Amino acid sequence: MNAFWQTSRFRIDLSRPQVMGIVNVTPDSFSDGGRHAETDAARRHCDTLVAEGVDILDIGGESTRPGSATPDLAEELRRVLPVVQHAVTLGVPVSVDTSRPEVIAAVLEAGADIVNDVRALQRPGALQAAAAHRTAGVCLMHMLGEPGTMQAAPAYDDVVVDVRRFLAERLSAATAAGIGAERIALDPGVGFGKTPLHNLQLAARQYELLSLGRPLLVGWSRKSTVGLITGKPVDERTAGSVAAALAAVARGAAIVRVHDVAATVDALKVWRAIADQRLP
Ligand code: 7PJ
Repeated sequence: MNAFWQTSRFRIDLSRPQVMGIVNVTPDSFSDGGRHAETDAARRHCDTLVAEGVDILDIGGESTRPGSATPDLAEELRRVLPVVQHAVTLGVPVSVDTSRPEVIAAVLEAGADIVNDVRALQRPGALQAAAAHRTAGVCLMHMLGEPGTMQAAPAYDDVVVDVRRFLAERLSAATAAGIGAERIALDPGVGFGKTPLHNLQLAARQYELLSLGRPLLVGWSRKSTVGLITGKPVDERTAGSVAAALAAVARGAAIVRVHDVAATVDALKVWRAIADQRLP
């Protein structure tokens, strides 16, 4: 596998695990409770995450928590664009969590580096909007169904085989549309149309997804399966989320998407010093 991920401005080195920090610009996002609803607060959160050592900022204006409502296009742009315009000045790659082709085009025009799409660029025009940029990175994530209904009764023949087949198909579609493979990361989509047991199977057998030949991005941060295992509410899931991030990295994940950047950065420093038997 290539030890890098090509994005608009940065060729991201994947020889060490990368921490993607979550910046929600959604009034109803389940874990931030609307604290970053205001543009200024979201911009300050970007600054904080950079100071904490984040490798990639991931800015999202559409809450995809189970059962959430989607903002219209104008509202999503109003949330995301001013934060992206600030984030691109901070010296780290900027990812935008979106599925809309119009938002993809607008944020790439504003200088964003990565399109992170929980719908794997399946919306009409989304593949083309990403392909229109020569080097922008994309993350293609697996989701079964849509956020409003995905947790109703998710069922698979074999969740790992089914997710792998989907990601292989989207990888082919993206490269066929002109998005070079070096620009693509893949994500099993923890919690997106999966039972807690499905999530655990995907983690335990994550190595089966590595054979797709592209870097894996994985997000366990504060998700309900962590809450179920630990018995903790969403604001007390840092330790459980860090453990899940380390487990993902130990099984080959290249990028972990997290809320708790400082804790995850420290944990990965220690994990890596042991793995390499070398001090930083
Ligand atoms: C993910 C995401 C994830 C990627 C969200 C939340 C829900 N993008 N966007 N992977 N989750 N690539 O943060 O809990 O797991 S939104």
